[in-house]
Amino acid sequence: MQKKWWYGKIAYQIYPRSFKDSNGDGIGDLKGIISKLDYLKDLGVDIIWLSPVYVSPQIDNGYDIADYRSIGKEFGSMDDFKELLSEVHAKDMKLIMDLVVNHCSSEHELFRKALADPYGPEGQCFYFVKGHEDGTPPDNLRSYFGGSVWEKVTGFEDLWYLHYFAKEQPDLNWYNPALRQRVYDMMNWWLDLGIDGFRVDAIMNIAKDLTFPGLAPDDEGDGMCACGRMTAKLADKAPALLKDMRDHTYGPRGAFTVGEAFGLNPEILNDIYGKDGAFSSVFDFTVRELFEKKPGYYAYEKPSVKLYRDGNFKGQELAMKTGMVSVITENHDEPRAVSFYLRKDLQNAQGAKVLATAFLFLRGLPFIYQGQELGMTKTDFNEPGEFRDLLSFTEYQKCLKHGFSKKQALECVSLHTRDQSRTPMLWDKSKNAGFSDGTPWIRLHQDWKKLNVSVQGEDPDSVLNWYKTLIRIRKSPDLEECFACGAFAPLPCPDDSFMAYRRYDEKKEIRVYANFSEKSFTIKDDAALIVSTGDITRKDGSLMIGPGSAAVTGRDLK
Ligand code: TEU
Ligand code: CA
Repeated sequence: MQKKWWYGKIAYQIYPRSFKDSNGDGIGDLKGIISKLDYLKDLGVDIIWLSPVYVSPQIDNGYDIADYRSIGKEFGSMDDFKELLSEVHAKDMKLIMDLVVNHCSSEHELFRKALADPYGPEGQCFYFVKGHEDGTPPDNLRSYFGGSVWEKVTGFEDLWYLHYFAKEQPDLNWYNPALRQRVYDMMNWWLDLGIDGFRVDAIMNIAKDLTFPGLAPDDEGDGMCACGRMTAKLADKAPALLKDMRDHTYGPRGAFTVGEAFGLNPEILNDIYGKDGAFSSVFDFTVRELFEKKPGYYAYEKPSVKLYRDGNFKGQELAMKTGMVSVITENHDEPRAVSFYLRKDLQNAQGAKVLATAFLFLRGLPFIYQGQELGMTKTDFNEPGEFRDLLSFTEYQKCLKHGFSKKQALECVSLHTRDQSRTPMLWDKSKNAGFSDGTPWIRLHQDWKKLNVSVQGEDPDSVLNWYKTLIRIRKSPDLEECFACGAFAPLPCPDDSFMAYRRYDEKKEIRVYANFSEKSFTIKDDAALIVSTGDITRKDGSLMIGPGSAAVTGRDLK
């Protein structure tokens, strides 16, 4: 295997809006991030992914970009950005930016011009399509955020434009070479500034069937079908477009890319992130995709350790045949994992430590999401008015439509909402957990006095210090090679709430055990104990792993 620079590294996602506010307007910003770089360095972070900080009306918290080459006022200025980039590099870390090019904002100049003249050259950069004679839109796809993917164009009879996300996020037409060139120029502009690569947003959605045939309705009962199914169906049309992008931008420059690529199938994995793949890596979303098979939060599967384990194992085994995935447990679209997957008794620091152990030694590049390293649990949303994400509101209505009471709807949305991960980062015991002197744009976690960085920093047994320990182990000189490049294989699991796997190369074998159940298990393993948490005892070549405990063992192979 050819070792790339990023193998063996640790990545960290910053959601700028919620990380650190430097000027008291309640919104996190670039200066705030700069002030916390030492924290990230000390944690062991090598690569930072910045969620969007561009000019945007913030309909979808910056995933609706109105100007790709400027920093949004709420986040700071281009000078702040340059300072951030040079500080990151000075600390020997890398910075990757969020590339959101399946769609832009409806306030982008290009779309405004397109709206005024849909048949002109700007109009060709989007999808303007005539509807059916009976007044219905071109097809029956449902957008990710609810309702039709089509929006009527005012002033033009029968004409609709396509948006897979909100109506304020019109999809860009990747079949137009002029549009592609615009995107490539923009990407090269950022690469010229010195950034180290991109996280590529929602990218599989760029594949379209230009006849817009629609799909048979799914189970939601509105006659529509989730547009994600069309994306999955058209997946094999994406690689050609993606490789064209690569060849004109990051490819020749050797920059790192990680695709947010939902809807992959085994046949195209190699083209997406194999040896000649379009991206360096993709996020492993095997677990998430299980949920999104259903048409709404109200119908989602009940989360469990089994789901987390089986999904990750499946993803790891597929990746073994292809390349290197980026593993995640949380991100800005995911709930807080400790409360989501674990039983009630483990929705605490101990549960977070066991989960961290199960997660951080998987094969691939681990992305830690801000606050995950604190073992942040679910924030209590006490009323629908405390939600901020546009999707939370749609899903709340869907719950009611499907017969949930208001209380049940609130509970269901609270469990799955993307707002869970977006509440402010918890820094210290001061006002608003040190996130902001003003009023935070979204409510604070109820346990902020206990979970914050400063309190945990002083406690040697804290989740934060556990993350540091595990990261140090992952990078320790004698284990680094095996963790970075070694193979993955599942180990037999004696219980649905038990997760065990091994990592190995010619020289080493490492075994990871995480017991999320209420029972103890005795495993035959006489290798040296590398690290453990909870109730672990050794006896006669065996390892007893108590409830809510984890252990990692290692041996040299001759
Ligand atoms: O998400 C893409 C995506 O398809 C899902 O994560 C989606 O938001 C969710 O499953 C809804 O069910 C990316 C970003 O991560 C997300 O924050 C943005 O809202 C979205 O793209 C649009 O840019
Ligand atoms: Ca601010």
